[in-house]
Amino acid sequence: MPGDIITVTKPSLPELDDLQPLLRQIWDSGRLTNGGSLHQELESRLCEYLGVEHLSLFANGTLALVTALQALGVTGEVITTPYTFVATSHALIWNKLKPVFVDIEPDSFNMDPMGIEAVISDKTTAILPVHCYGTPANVAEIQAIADKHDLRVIYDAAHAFGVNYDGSSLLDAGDVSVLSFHATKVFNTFEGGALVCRDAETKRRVDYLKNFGFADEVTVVAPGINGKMNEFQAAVGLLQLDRIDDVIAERQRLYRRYADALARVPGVDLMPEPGNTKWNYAYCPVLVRAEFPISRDALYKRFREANILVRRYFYPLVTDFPIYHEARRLAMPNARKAADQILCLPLYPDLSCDEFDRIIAVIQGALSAEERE
Ligand code: T4K
Repeated sequence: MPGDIITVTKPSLPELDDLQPLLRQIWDSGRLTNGGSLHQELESRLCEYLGVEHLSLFANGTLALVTALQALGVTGEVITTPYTFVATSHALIWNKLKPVFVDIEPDSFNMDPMGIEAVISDKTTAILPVHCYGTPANVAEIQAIADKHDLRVIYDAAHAFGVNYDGSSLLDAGDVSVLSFHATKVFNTFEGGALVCRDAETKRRVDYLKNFGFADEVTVVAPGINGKMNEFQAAVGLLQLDRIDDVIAERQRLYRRYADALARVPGVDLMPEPGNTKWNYAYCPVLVRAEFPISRDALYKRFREANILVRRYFYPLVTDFPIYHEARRLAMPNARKAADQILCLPLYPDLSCDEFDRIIAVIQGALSAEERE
């Protein structure tokens, strides 16, 4: 008998009673959106927590990505990674930009800087890497290439909430970084996101763009969009921020339990914690290598049969979706291998010991498979 369903993640939520006073405040003021007081408070508290100077809140991460490209005036071709959630490259399409795909590094699963120069053309204006699973992309090499060719760098940092690299916020890398606060993320506001930029002038432009382009009541400076975060999302965010360190500590504890348990399983490799990094344990990716008795997909199926809804983030590769078939690309053996071998195991603070044991038992059970499935 399979047990109750275990999902790949489960949102961390504040106490409902703690939300009540903030809801009362929203109700009493009648201020629901358009930069209300909770929105302003969350922006400044996030700047403080994340160690950044300029941050704009958004309704979700995708709108923040779309707006980042607009704000920087990116045109033509943008170099990006196929090993990501489709929102990364969709944001390019929404801006009528052409994605150009390069392979990833086999260990970090992030864009391989070695591939970038080979695809730079006279139309290239920007690079859009992802800090996949919250692991820092090779920011130094990417910046060196960007500087040499006068390209902008926009980081899709949807997974990288609270990650510090080399002693400072990873969000400091590049011209702009974009976060997601979706329900499935380490820090969530149900839906939500943020754009981090380098200077007050860019933030002002971003704030116009996320509000239809309005600079004041009668002045529209650009064809902006509605990307605003509302007061309910901001209220949730303020409460989440009070408990985020505990949430990340609990994720770390579980990740290390997985590391212990999987150290004894040949052929299933948990992604090592990145060096020189204060990580956020956003995902729990394991590589199911050829040495393991059954394939990644057979293991995925066994998990499903046991009511454990592990996920293949990121399979298929973005370049496998028909809308991206025409896109320019390099050969991408590392991305292909990752897409074929990765499973993300359940990781969230409420995961119980029994649930953890059920997950490990599926992997242990597959170890004794007679023939490779
Ligand atoms: N860039 C990158 C690199 C991203 O990963 C993402 C989003 C973005 C950009 C765009 O940011 P946003 O615009 O979303 O802010 C999920 C999320 O929908 C998506 O936000 C996320 N990446 C992506 C990696 O994962 P699905 O299709 O896996 O979601 P879903 O609904 O299947 O949820 C997975 C599991 O999570 C469920 O089995 C149960 C649990 N869950 C989910 C939701 C929505 C809950 O327990 N409660 C919930 O409310 O895409």
